[in-house]
Amino acid sequence: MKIAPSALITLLFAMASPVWAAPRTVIVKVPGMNCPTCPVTIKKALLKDKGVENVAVRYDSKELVVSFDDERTTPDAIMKSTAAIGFPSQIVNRSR
Ligand SMILES: [Cu+2]
Repeated sequence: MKIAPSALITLLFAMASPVWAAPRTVIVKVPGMNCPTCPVTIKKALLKDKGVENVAVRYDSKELVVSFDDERTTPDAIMKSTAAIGFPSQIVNRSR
């Protein structure tokens, strides 16, 4: 069986991850952010959610970089939270 070095590293990370589980980061695409106050509204709402630690706005690409404690929330919960205030979103990148 051949395993590419990068796959092996990913595997080692996956095995080791419970040791340092939190925090994690996801990039959330929010197509509905169409004026500069949208991200402010979303950021405020997300920061009230349990487990959300930081929200950085990339307005030009309509993305949020959300840091969260993966023992207290999940990327899916973050998506649902933005949708709940009128901004459906997608997770762009689930890795850290
Ligand atoms: Cu707006």
